[in-house]
Amino acid sequence: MNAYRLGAFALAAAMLAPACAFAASDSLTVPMKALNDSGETGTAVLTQQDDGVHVVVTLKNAPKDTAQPTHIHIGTCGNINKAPEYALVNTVDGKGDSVVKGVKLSDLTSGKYAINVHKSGDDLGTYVSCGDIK
Ligand SMILES: [Cu+2]
Repeated sequence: MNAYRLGAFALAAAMLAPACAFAASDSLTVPMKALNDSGETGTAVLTQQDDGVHVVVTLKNAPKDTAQPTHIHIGTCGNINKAPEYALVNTVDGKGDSVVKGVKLSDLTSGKYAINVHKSGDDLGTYVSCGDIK
């Protein structure tokens, strides 16, 4: 490799580095912890999109064919505001895929919000899984 090629390679590497750093801060994986002996553990992956924040919830041990209401609430899992702040699609069979439109990921990562999954539409008062967004 001659000096010119080496220089071109170094320049290309330098140009790539900031793009990689930007991509990393554009996505966040929130661990979801089981509550009330549900066994429903997993993750919520939050990714910045042009139109909002894409949220993919994946939980183990979810009950079959049960729609579990899922929201972003203000507060932490240990001290949560009962009123949902942002609605997500129901988690069904441990999967939910939503876009919270008009929101920036950086607005959600201040430690002020948590993702909360309720047992069912008939039993909203029982929380089965929660993760702090931070
Ligand atoms: Cu909720």
